[in-house]
Amino acid sequence: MRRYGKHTDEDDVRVRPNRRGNRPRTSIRPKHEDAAEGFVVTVDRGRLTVLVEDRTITAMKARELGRKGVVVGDRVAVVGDLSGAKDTLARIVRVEERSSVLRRTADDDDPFERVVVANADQLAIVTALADPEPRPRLIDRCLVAAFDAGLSPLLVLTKSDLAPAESLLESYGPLGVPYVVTNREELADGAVADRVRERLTDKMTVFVGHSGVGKTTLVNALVPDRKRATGRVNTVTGRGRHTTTSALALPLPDGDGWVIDTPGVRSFGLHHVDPARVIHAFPDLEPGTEGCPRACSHDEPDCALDQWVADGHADPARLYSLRRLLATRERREGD
Ligand SMILES: Nc1nc2c(ncn2[C@@H]2O[C@H](COP(=O)(O)OP(=O)(O)OP(=O)(O)O)[C@@H](O)[C@H]2O)c(=O)[nH]1
Ligand SMILES: [Mg+2]
Ligand SMILES: [Zn+2]
Repeated sequence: MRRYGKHTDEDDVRVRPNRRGNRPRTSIRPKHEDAAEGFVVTVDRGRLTVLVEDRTITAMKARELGRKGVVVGDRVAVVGDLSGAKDTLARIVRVEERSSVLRRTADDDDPFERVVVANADQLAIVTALADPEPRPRLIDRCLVAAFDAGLSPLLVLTKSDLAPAESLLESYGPLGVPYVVTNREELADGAVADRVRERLTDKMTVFVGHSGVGKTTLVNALVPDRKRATGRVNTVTGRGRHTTTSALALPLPDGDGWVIDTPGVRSFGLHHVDPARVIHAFPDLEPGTEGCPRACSHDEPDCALDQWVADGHADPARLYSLRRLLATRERREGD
Protein backbone atom coordinates (compact mmCIF):
# COMPACT_ATOMS: atom_id res chain seq x y z
CA MET A 1 0.00 0.00 0.00
CA ARG A 2 2.74 2.36 0.93
CA ARG A 3 4.10 2.72 -2.53
CA TYR A 4 1.08 1.55 -4.35
CA GLY A 5 -0.46 4.26 -6.43
CA LYS A 6 2.71 6.05 -7.32
CA HIS A 7 1.39 6.33 -10.87
CA THR A 8 -2.05 7.57 -9.93
CA ASP A 9 -1.31 11.13 -10.82
CA GLU A 10 -0.43 10.16 -14.33
CA ASP A 11 -3.36 7.78 -14.57
CA ASP A 12 -5.79 10.46 -13.61
CA VAL A 13 -4.64 12.93 -16.18
CA ARG A 14 -6.14 12.05 -19.50
CA VAL A 15 -4.14 13.76 -22.14
CA ARG A 16 -6.41 13.60 -25.10
CA PRO A 17 -7.29 16.14 -27.74
CA ASN A 18 -10.63 17.68 -26.97
CA ARG A 19 -12.36 17.40 -30.31
CA ARG A 20 -15.64 18.88 -29.19
CA GLY A 21 -14.21 22.28 -28.51
CA ASN A 22 -13.99 23.88 -25.11
CA ARG A 23 -16.16 21.63 -23.01
CA PRO A 24 -14.53 21.27 -19.59
CA ARG A 25 -12.89 17.91 -19.26
CA THR A 26 -13.14 17.48 -15.52
CA SER A 27 -16.02 15.02 -15.43
CA ILE A 28 -15.19 12.79 -18.38
CA ARG A 29 -14.60 9.76 -16.28
CA PRO A 30 -17.78 7.89 -15.42
CA LYS A 31 -18.17 7.09 -11.75
CA HIS A 32 -19.44 3.56 -12.29
CA GLU A 33 -21.68 3.61 -9.29
CA ASP A 34 -23.52 0.59 -10.65
CA ALA A 35 -20.36 -1.51 -10.80
CA ALA A 36 -20.30 -4.91 -9.10
CA GLU A 37 -17.65 -5.98 -6.61
CA GLY A 38 -15.26 -8.66 -7.76
CA PHE A 39 -12.21 -10.57 -6.55
CA VAL A 40 -9.37 -11.38 -8.95
CA VAL A 41 -8.50 -15.08 -8.83
CA THR A 42 -6.11 -15.33 -11.75
CA VAL A 43 -4.49 -13.25 -14.47
CA ASP A 44 -3.43 -14.63 -17.81
CA ARG A 45 -1.91 -12.27 -20.37
CA GLY A 46 -4.27 -9.40 -19.78
CA ARG A 47 -7.33 -11.57 -19.23
CA LEU A 48 -8.47 -11.64 -15.65
CA THR A 49 -10.70 -14.18 -14.00
CA VAL A 50 -12.87 -12.44 -11.46
CA LEU A 51 -15.24 -13.87 -8.92
CA VAL A 52 -18.46 -11.84 -8.75
CA GLU A 53 -20.85 -13.21 -6.14
CA ASP A 54 -20.69 -16.91 -7.01
CA ARG A 55 -19.97 -16.49 -10.72
CA THR A 56 -16.60 -16.65 -12.39
CA ILE A 57 -16.31 -14.10 -15.15
CA THR A 58 -13.62 -13.07 -17.59
CA ALA A 59 -12.66 -9.42 -17.59
CA MET A 60 -10.07 -7.02 -18.86
CA LYS A 61 -8.75 -3.79 -17.51
CA ALA A 62 -10.64 -0.72 -18.64
CA ARG A 63 -8.49 1.73 -20.51
CA GLU A 64 -9.12 4.38 -17.88
CA LEU A 65 -7.05 2.40 -15.38
CA GLY A 66 -4.01 3.34 -17.41
CA ARG A 67 -0.86 1.64 -16.21
CA LYS A 68 -2.28 0.62 -12.90
CA GLY A 69 -1.71 -3.10 -12.49
CA VAL A 70 -4.41 -5.51 -11.45
CA VAL A 71 -3.16 -8.64 -9.71
CA VAL A 72 -4.43 -11.77 -8.04
CA GLY A 73 -6.03 -10.92 -4.72
CA ASP A 74 -7.24 -7.52 -5.86
CA ARG A 75 -10.74 -6.41 -5.03
CA VAL A 76 -12.12 -4.63 -8.05
CA ALA A 77 -15.22 -2.94 -9.45
CA VAL A 78 -16.49 -4.51 -12.70
CA VAL A 79 -19.04 -3.36 -15.25
CA GLY A 80 -20.46 -4.78 -18.47
CA ASP A 81 -21.65 -8.32 -19.04
CA LEU A 82 -21.39 -10.01 -15.66
CA SER A 83 -23.29 -13.15 -16.61
CA GLY A 84 -20.17 -15.26 -16.83
CA ALA A 85 -21.50 -16.74 -20.10
CA LYS A 86 -18.97 -18.01 -22.63
CA ASP A 87 -17.23 -15.35 -24.73
CA THR A 88 -18.40 -12.46 -22.60
CA LEU A 89 -15.89 -9.94 -21.36
CA ALA A 90 -16.49 -7.54 -18.50
CA ARG A 91 -14.42 -4.47 -17.70
CA ILE A 92 -12.54 -3.69 -14.50
CA VAL A 93 -13.02 -0.01 -13.82
CA ARG A 94 -11.55 0.35 -10.36
CA VAL A 95 -9.06 -1.34 -8.08
CA GLU A 96 -9.94 -0.99 -4.42
CA GLU A 97 -7.38 0.06 -1.88
CA ARG A 98 -5.07 -2.81 -0.98
CA SER A 99 -4.45 -3.98 2.57
CA SER A 100 -1.06 -5.39 1.58
CA VAL A 101 1.15 -5.68 -1.46
CA LEU A 102 3.74 -8.43 -1.86
CA ARG A 103 6.40 -7.31 -4.30
CA ARG A 104 9.57 -8.70 -5.68
CA THR A 105 12.18 -7.65 -8.18
CA ALA A 106 13.99 -10.04 -10.50
CA ASP A 107 17.20 -9.32 -8.60
CA ASP A 108 18.36 -6.74 -6.10
CA ASP A 109 19.70 -4.31 -8.70
CA ASP A 110 16.55 -4.36 -10.73
CA PRO A 111 14.30 -1.42 -9.90
CA PHE A 112 11.37 -2.97 -11.75
CA GLU A 113 8.95 -4.23 -9.14
CA ARG A 114 6.40 -6.85 -9.82
CA VAL A 115 3.50 -7.16 -7.52
CA VAL A 116 3.07 -10.83 -6.74
CA VAL A 117 -0.31 -10.57 -5.03
CA ALA A 118 -2.46 -8.01 -3.27
CA ASN A 119 -4.35 -8.23 0.00
CA ALA A 120 -2.63 -11.36 1.31
CA ASP A 121 -2.30 -11.73 5.09
CA GLN A 122 0.18 -14.55 5.24
CA LEU A 123 3.21 -15.64 3.21
CA ALA A 124 3.77 -19.40 3.20
CA ILE A 125 7.43 -19.90 2.36
CA VAL A 126 7.60 -23.39 0.91
CA THR A 127 10.95 -25.19 0.98
CA ALA A 128 11.66 -28.82 0.25
CA LEU A 129 14.00 -30.56 2.69
CA ALA A 130 15.46 -32.35 -0.33
CA ASP A 131 14.84 -32.61 -4.06
CA PRO A 132 15.37 -29.69 -4.63
CA GLU A 133 17.89 -28.97 -1.85
CA PRO A 134 16.80 -26.26 0.60
CA ARG A 135 18.35 -22.88 0.03
CA PRO A 136 18.15 -20.87 3.25
CA ARG A 137 19.02 -17.68 1.43
CA LEU A 138 15.71 -17.76 -0.40
CA ILE A 139 13.90 -18.37 2.88
CA ASP A 140 15.64 -15.36 4.38
CA ARG A 141 14.73 -13.25 1.39
CA CYS A 142 11.11 -14.27 1.55
CA LEU A 143 11.05 -13.49 5.27
CA VAL A 144 12.39 -10.01 4.58
CA ALA A 145 9.76 -9.52 1.87
CA ALA A 146 7.03 -10.69 4.26
CA PHE A 147 8.17 -8.37 7.05
CA ASP A 148 8.49 -5.50 4.60
CA ALA A 149 4.98 -6.07 3.24
CA GLY A 150 3.46 -6.64 6.67
CA LEU A 151 2.49 -10.28 5.99
CA SER A 152 2.91 -12.91 8.65
CA PRO A 153 5.32 -15.59 7.52
CA LEU A 154 4.67 -19.34 7.74
CA LEU A 155 7.48 -21.74 7.01
CA VAL A 156 6.35 -24.87 5.17
CA LEU A 157 9.00 -27.56 4.97
CA THR A 158 8.00 -30.30 2.54
CA LYS A 159 9.35 -33.78 1.71
CA SER A 160 10.42 -34.72 5.24
CA ASP A 161 10.16 -38.29 3.95
CA LEU A 162 13.40 -37.53 2.07
CA ALA A 163 15.43 -35.57 4.68
CA PRO A 164 15.04 -34.37 8.28
CA ALA A 165 13.92 -30.85 9.18
CA GLU A 166 15.87 -30.31 12.42
CA SER A 167 18.94 -28.38 11.29
CA LEU A 168 16.93 -26.01 9.14
CA LEU A 169 14.43 -25.39 11.91
CA GLU A 170 17.23 -24.69 14.36
CA SER A 171 18.47 -21.70 12.41
CA TYR A 172 14.97 -20.20 12.34
CA GLY A 173 14.30 -20.80 16.02
CA PRO A 174 15.25 -17.31 17.24
CA LEU A 175 12.97 -15.72 14.66
CA GLY A 176 9.98 -17.49 16.14
CA VAL A 177 8.47 -18.08 12.71
CA PRO A 178 5.63 -20.62 12.83
CA TYR A 179 6.24 -23.70 10.73
CA VAL A 180 4.71 -26.94 9.48
CA VAL A 181 6.58 -29.97 8.24
CA THR A 182 4.95 -32.14 5.58
CA ASN A 183 5.71 -35.45 3.92
CA ARG A 184 4.40 -37.72 1.22
CA GLU A 185 2.61 -40.23 3.44
CA GLU A 186 0.69 -37.60 5.37
CA LEU A 187 -0.19 -35.79 2.17
CA ALA A 188 -1.94 -38.95 1.04
CA ASP A 189 -3.84 -39.67 4.25
CA GLY A 190 -5.03 -36.10 4.76
CA ALA A 191 -3.01 -35.40 7.91
CA VAL A 192 -1.00 -32.67 6.17
CA ALA A 193 -4.10 -30.88 4.94
CA ASP A 194 -5.54 -30.89 8.47
CA ARG A 195 -2.33 -29.57 10.01
CA VAL A 196 -1.79 -26.86 7.43
CA ARG A 197 -5.44 -25.84 7.29
CA GLU A 198 -5.34 -24.84 10.95
CA ARG A 199 -2.90 -22.12 10.00
CA LEU A 200 -4.95 -20.83 7.10
CA THR A 201 -8.37 -20.15 8.59
CA ASP A 202 -9.71 -16.67 7.94
CA LYS A 203 -6.57 -15.66 6.09
CA MET A 204 -5.45 -15.15 2.55
CA THR A 205 -2.22 -17.10 2.28
CA VAL A 206 0.14 -16.94 -0.68
CA PHE A 207 2.48 -19.90 -1.29
CA VAL A 208 5.91 -19.05 -2.71
CA GLY A 209 9.10 -21.03 -3.28
CA HIS A 210 11.39 -22.61 -5.84
CA SER A 211 9.95 -24.74 -8.59
CA GLY A 212 9.40 -28.34 -7.54
CA VAL A 213 9.17 -27.81 -3.78
CA GLY A 214 5.55 -29.00 -3.76
CA LYS A 215 3.43 -25.84 -3.61
CA THR A 216 0.78 -27.13 -5.97
CA THR A 217 0.82 -30.59 -4.41
CA LEU A 218 0.02 -28.97 -1.08
CA VAL A 219 -2.64 -26.65 -2.50
CA ASN A 220 -4.25 -29.68 -4.18
CA ALA A 221 -4.34 -31.45 -0.83
CA LEU A 222 -6.03 -28.42 0.70
CA VAL A 223 -8.53 -27.87 -2.12
CA PRO A 224 -9.04 -31.39 -3.50
CA ASP A 225 -11.85 -30.60 -5.95
CA ARG A 226 -9.76 -28.09 -7.90
CA LYS A 227 -6.71 -30.12 -8.84
CA ARG A 228 -3.98 -28.33 -10.73
CA ALA A 229 -1.15 -30.05 -12.56
CA THR A 230 1.99 -30.86 -10.59
CA GLY A 231 5.45 -31.47 -12.01
CA ARG A 232 8.42 -33.72 -11.52
CA VAL A 233 11.75 -32.68 -10.19
CA ASN A 234 14.58 -33.30 -12.63
CA THR A 235 16.75 -35.97 -11.02
CA VAL A 236 19.95 -34.63 -12.53
CA THR A 237 19.66 -30.91 -11.82
CA GLY A 238 17.38 -31.24 -8.78
CA ARG A 239 15.19 -28.51 -10.20
CA GLY A 240 11.50 -28.34 -10.77
CA ARG A 241 10.05 -27.80 -14.22
CA HIS A 242 8.08 -24.64 -13.61
CA THR A 243 4.86 -26.53 -13.99
CA THR A 244 2.68 -23.76 -12.59
CA THR A 245 2.70 -20.72 -14.84
CA SER A 246 0.21 -18.38 -13.24
CA ALA A 247 -0.93 -17.45 -9.76
CA LEU A 248 -4.36 -18.76 -8.81
CA ALA A 249 -6.43 -18.02 -5.72
CA LEU A 250 -8.63 -20.84 -4.44
CA PRO A 251 -11.13 -20.76 -1.60
CA LEU A 252 -10.65 -23.30 1.16
CA PRO A 253 -13.49 -25.81 1.01
CA ASP A 254 -14.75 -25.47 4.54
CA GLY A 255 -14.65 -22.20 6.33
CA ASP A 256 -13.11 -18.95 5.39
CA GLY A 257 -9.74 -18.52 3.89
CA TRP A 258 -7.98 -18.41 0.55
CA VAL A 259 -4.83 -20.03 -0.71
CA ILE A 260 -2.87 -18.64 -3.63
CA ASP A 261 -0.65 -21.01 -5.59
CA THR A 262 2.11 -19.22 -7.51
CA PRO A 263 4.70 -20.22 -10.12
CA GLY A 264 8.12 -21.26 -8.80
CA VAL A 265 10.64 -18.45 -8.45
CA ARG A 266 14.38 -18.62 -9.09
CA SER A 267 15.09 -15.68 -6.81
CA PHE A 268 13.31 -13.09 -4.77
CA GLY A 269 14.84 -9.68 -5.45
CA LEU A 270 14.56 -7.15 -2.65
CA HIS A 271 15.40 -3.91 -4.38
CA HIS A 272 12.34 -2.24 -2.86
CA VAL A 273 12.90 -3.23 0.75
CA ASP A 274 13.39 -0.63 3.45
CA PRO A 275 15.28 -1.87 6.57
CA ALA A 276 13.20 0.52 8.67
CA ARG A 277 10.08 -1.45 7.78
CA VAL A 278 11.70 -4.81 8.37
CA ILE A 279 12.54 -3.87 11.93
CA HIS A 280 8.84 -3.46 12.76
CA ALA A 281 8.75 -7.23 12.80
CA PHE A 282 11.23 -7.17 15.71
CA PRO A 283 9.37 -5.37 18.49
CA ASP A 284 12.02 -6.43 21.03
CA LEU A 285 14.74 -4.66 19.03
CA GLU A 286 12.88 -1.72 17.56
CA PRO A 287 13.02 0.58 20.62
CA GLY A 288 16.79 0.07 20.66
CA THR A 289 17.13 1.79 17.28
CA GLU A 290 16.38 5.17 18.87
CA GLY A 291 20.08 5.76 19.40
CA CYS A 292 21.00 4.76 15.84
CA PRO A 293 22.53 7.20 13.38
CA ARG A 294 20.18 8.48 10.68
CA ALA A 295 19.30 5.92 7.99
CA CYS A 296 21.16 3.26 9.94
CA SER A 297 21.39 -0.05 8.13
CA HIS A 298 21.45 -1.69 11.60
CA ASP A 299 24.51 -3.53 10.42
CA GLU A 300 27.23 -0.92 10.88
CA PRO A 301 29.67 0.02 13.67
CA ASP A 302 27.56 2.88 15.11
CA CYS A 303 24.37 0.87 15.24
CA ALA A 304 22.83 1.26 18.70
CA LEU A 305 21.44 -2.25 18.68
CA ASP A 306 24.74 -3.72 19.89
CA GLN A 307 24.45 -1.71 23.08
CA TRP A 308 20.75 -2.54 23.37
CA VAL A 309 21.56 -6.23 23.38
CA ALA A 310 24.63 -5.79 25.61
CA ASP A 311 22.36 -4.07 28.15
CA GLY A 312 20.20 -7.16 28.21
CA HIS A 313 17.11 -5.67 26.53
CA ALA A 314 16.96 -8.39 23.89
CA ASP A 315 18.42 -11.76 23.03
CA PRO A 316 21.65 -11.48 20.97
CA ALA A 317 20.38 -14.32 18.76
CA ARG A 318 17.55 -12.06 17.66
CA LEU A 319 19.94 -9.32 16.60
CA TYR A 320 22.05 -11.88 14.81
CA SER A 321 18.97 -13.13 12.96
CA LEU A 322 17.86 -9.63 12.04
CA ARG A 323 21.30 -8.88 10.65
CA ARG A 324 21.42 -12.11 8.74
CA LEU A 325 18.11 -11.21 7.13
CA LEU A 326 19.14 -7.66 6.32
CA ALA A 327 22.45 -8.87 4.91
CA THR A 328 20.70 -11.25 2.57
CA ARG A 329 19.93 -8.27 0.42
CA GLU A 330 23.59 -7.60 -0.16
CA ARG A 331 24.38 -11.11 -1.22
CA ARG A 332 23.67 -12.99 -4.37
CA GLU A 333 21.34 -15.90 -4.59
CA GLY A 334 23.28 -19.11 -4.05
CA ASP A 335 26.17 -17.43 -2.18
N1 LIG B 1 8.79 -37.20 -1.70
C1 LIG B 1 7.93 -36.18 -1.72
N2 LIG B 1 7.61 -35.60 -2.90
C2 LIG B 1 6.76 -34.56 -2.89
C3 LIG B 1 6.19 -34.05 -1.70
N3 LIG B 1 5.40 -32.99 -2.02
C4 LIG B 1 5.47 -32.86 -3.37
N4 LIG B 1 6.29 -33.80 -3.91
C5 LIG B 1 6.63 -33.99 -5.34
O1 LIG B 1 7.38 -32.88 -5.81
C6 LIG B 1 7.16 -32.71 -7.20
C7 LIG B 1 6.88 -31.25 -7.50
O2 LIG B 1 5.65 -30.88 -6.91
P1 LIG B 1 4.80 -29.60 -7.39
O3 LIG B 1 3.66 -29.52 -6.44
O4 LIG B 1 4.50 -29.63 -8.82
O5 LIG B 1 5.83 -28.41 -7.10
P2 LIG B 1 5.61 -26.83 -7.27
O6 LIG B 1 6.27 -26.21 -6.10
O7 LIG B 1 4.18 -26.53 -7.47
O8 LIG B 1 6.44 -26.52 -8.59
P3 LIG B 1 6.22 -25.33 -9.70
O9 LIG B 1 4.78 -25.30 -10.07
O10 LIG B 1 7.10 -25.74 -10.83
O11 LIG B 1 6.69 -24.07 -9.04
C8 LIG B 1 6.01 -33.64 -7.56
O12 LIG B 1 6.58 -34.77 -8.19
C9 LIG B 1 5.41 -34.00 -6.21
O13 LIG B 1 4.80 -35.27 -6.22
C10 LIG B 1 6.54 -34.70 -0.46
O14 LIG B 1 6.12 -34.32 0.64
N5 LIG B 1 7.43 -35.76 -0.53
MG1 LIG C 1 3.18 -25.58 -8.96
ZN1 LIG D 1 21.04 0.66 13.79
